[in-house]
Amino acid sequence: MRIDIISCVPKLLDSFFGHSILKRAQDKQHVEVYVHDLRDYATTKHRTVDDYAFGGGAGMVLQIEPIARCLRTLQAERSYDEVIYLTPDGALLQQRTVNTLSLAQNLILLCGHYKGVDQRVRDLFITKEISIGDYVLSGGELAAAVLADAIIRLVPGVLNDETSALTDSFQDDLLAPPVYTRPFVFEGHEVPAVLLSGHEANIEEWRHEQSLKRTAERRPDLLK
Ligand code: 6GU
Repeated sequence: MRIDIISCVPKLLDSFFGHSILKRAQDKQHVEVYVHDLRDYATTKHRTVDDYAFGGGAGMVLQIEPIARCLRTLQAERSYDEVIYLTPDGALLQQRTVNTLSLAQNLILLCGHYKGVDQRVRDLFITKEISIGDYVLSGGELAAAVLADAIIRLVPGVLNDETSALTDSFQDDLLAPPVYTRPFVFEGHEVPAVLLSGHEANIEEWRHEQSLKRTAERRPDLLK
């Protein structure tokens, strides 16, 4: 999989993709992530990429020309499954969308900033608009990092234990059960005995019960 991220603050993203699981995924060539500086596609002397909103009002708007130039440069080289715009008025990100996107070959993520992008960018180039929650961030970069992380960890071979994504919270509309590790007793608090029983079926049953209990308590909306 290849992910191209377009941003006017690329430095925000560089360190994120250079570490941990995301670094390993790239080193092992499961994914390639490229961060593009929108300013490299500006046409003006001062490399401006934004301007005042027509009609007035506070806040700058990202202009269509640098974005169009960047997108067309990328799209001339390969075809993309989706061109995703990260925006607080997009569809709320859900695990099922992440699952689908993890099957893509090539994705473009466009990060908004200020008051967002010229509407014509959305009309002409964007195939999917995604929000990561009902709160406002100062830019789409953190949202793009969240989306890319959620996608990349599902690409086959990226996780150490390939089954571990299957037991994630949300993967079957249930929250994940509690987990424990050593020591067996901490200040009098013991690990549930069933987990040490070695009885696979009982352990699975306990975990399922705990998932249901946790979901009912914390996210009854998921049980419907
Ligand atoms: Cl995708 N962008 C911004 N700026 N804020 C957000 C968001 C995206 N998702 C939630 N809040």
